[in-house]
Amino acid sequence: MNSGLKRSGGLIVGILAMLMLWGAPAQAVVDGISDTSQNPVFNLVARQDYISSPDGDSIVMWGYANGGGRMQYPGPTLIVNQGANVTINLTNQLPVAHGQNVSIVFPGHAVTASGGVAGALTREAASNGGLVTYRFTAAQPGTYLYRSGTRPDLQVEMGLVGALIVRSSMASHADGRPYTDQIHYAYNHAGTAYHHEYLYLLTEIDIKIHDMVEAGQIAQVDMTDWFPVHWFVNGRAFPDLLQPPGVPWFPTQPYNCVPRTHPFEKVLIRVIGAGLQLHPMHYHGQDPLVIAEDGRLLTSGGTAGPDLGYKLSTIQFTPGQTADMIWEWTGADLGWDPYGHAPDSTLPADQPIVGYEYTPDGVNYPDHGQPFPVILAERDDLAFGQFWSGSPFLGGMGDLPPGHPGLNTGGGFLFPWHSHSEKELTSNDVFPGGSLTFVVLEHPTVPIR
Ligand SMILES: [Cu+2]
Repeated sequence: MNSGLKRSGGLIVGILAMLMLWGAPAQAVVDGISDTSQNPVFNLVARQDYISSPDGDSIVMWGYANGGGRMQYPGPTLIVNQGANVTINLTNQLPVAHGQNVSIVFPGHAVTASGGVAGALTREAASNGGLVTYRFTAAQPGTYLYRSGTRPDLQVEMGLVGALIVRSSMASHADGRPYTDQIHYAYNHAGTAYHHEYLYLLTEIDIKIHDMVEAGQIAQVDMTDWFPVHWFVNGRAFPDLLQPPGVPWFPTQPYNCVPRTHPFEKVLIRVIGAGLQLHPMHYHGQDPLVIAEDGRLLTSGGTAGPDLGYKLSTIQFTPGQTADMIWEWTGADLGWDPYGHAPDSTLPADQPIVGYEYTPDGVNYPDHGQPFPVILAERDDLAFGQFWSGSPFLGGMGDLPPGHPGLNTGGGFLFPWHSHSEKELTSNDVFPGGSLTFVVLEHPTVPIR
């Protein structure tokens, strides 16, 4: 599944709007510009525009646009195959009055820059509409950051960041188990297998710097004074990042972050520390296994695979760092069977889900047939929440009040994934906000695409 969403303006927005009428499509792929050719060419344009924050503010930003499209935050996720010869043309259409050259650096890649003007880290597109070209070979699979190499303290703060994903050359294939999605490989080793992948690009901003830029006071910006008050995942803060990707009411923030998976499937989380600050991210449900950092497998070498990988419950990556993590939920050791029961049943497994009586290793699931340990409240005693299906069981839809469509349409479990720095759960001092989202564990029969 190499097909990210290609955005080319109003048509795609219209199609996405139509999709929304059928319900939010569950995303198992990373949105972005996917070019699987041997010689992909991306045309990025630096522009100024606005994003919205959940506290109701409108914030001036600089960002990379896809060709003639609007600036977006973060920039377009560029998705290529391992071995591709990548060309990126960058045009500078930031307001000339700012007097800002602009550039892109690609940490982890040997880049040849041509055109433009000389800069401190790379060649730059001059402030008066200049053009510069970068070329590199995407030799190693993995997750990478790209960002401005021109006055990066200010320009990264202003939004000139994005993700580069290099697909491994190890072929995807069907999993073989019922209800289970395709298996892909993050790196060229079986130990990097995953079913679903999500981007987790972390940034933060200090609103007063953006206000000063808007007022034409760049000369007075003092980064030693920097004090972030907004925290973003893929350019949106909670709850905006729960909305589907590409919705027209976030025209400059096209990406969301709602990971979805089934039990026993592996989720690849592509984390990027794209801002200026550390973020202690916490992933409920299971500790993620870090298999790679900065696009390099954590391996002792040879055919060992990610044998130097590690698990932590709260993980922070330094600014500029990337990581690939595998997260998986099995329900083991709950003491009750989340799969094998009909909704509202307190009896032993009366409707086992075919194929899920056993783990993928063929071992009998330890809690199979164990009844749900609590007798549910009478319906009249329940306050039906929009996210509750009316059943504690994975996938059981139960009954919702008449006329209520329900928002948790698959009846899945939700686990929060969030920053463990409580301050980062706000948006400019409004709670809840910031870097908080939920992973949705869907019932095995609920499709995820
Ligand atoms: Cu928590």
